[in-house]
Amino acid sequence: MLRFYAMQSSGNCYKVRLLLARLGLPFELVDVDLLRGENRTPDFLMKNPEGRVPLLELPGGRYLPESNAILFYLAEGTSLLPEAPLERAEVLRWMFFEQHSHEPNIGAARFWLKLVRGGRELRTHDIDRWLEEGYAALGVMERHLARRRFFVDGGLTIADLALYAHTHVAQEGEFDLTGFPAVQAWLARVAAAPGHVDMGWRPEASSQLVNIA
Ligand SMILES: N[C@@H](CCC(=O)N[C@@H](CS)C(=O)NCC(=O)O)C(=O)O
Repeated sequence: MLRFYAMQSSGNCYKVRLLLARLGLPFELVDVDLLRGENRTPDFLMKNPEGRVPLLELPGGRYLPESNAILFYLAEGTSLLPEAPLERAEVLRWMFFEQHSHEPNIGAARFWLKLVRGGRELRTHDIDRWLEEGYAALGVMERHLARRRFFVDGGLTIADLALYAHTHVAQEGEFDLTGFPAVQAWLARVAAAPGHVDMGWRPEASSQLVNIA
């Protein structure tokens, strides 16, 4: 069975749970508490030298980190990852955008302003930049989605799941989506697709990292 190391409140981890649920793939969830440093133990660093979640353990013992690499691997052969080279490249285009322009601003603002106690004081000098660059990323999404139902023509793909994860909780990073009606309509379309689960969803099989030898 797949084993998935994650933190429940992380948008990067939610992307992967969302895909696993949507595909109906059974997996064991292992909670890693970043705030207690469980991702920096020698044992965890053996699994992922970056010391980060999400991390997927495959049957046979290989490990795959990086949320979008995990999405790309798991979605192969499904309608969520088109076969045509140009459409595959467009999926990657939006997943690179997500990692370069979107998550480092919208995800970071939510992490420090909502999830870390005292985070606002610790990162005072970053907040204006996160807001400016995060709103710029939302503007790119708004212009693209004004004429489309999903990021890549043809239907829902993993590019939508990657971008949905942090966008649907952007208000927790103090972003106001009122001026982005196409983004809001797209969020509703993604959430209405069959197999959608919310961020709180967990599989039946789950454990805490410290219980794993
Ligand atoms: N680009 C990576 C980012 C992973 C990442 O930043 N994970 C955070 C949680 S969302 C983490 O593990 N942070 C702990 C640390 O960096 O020490 C991905 O998309 O998976």
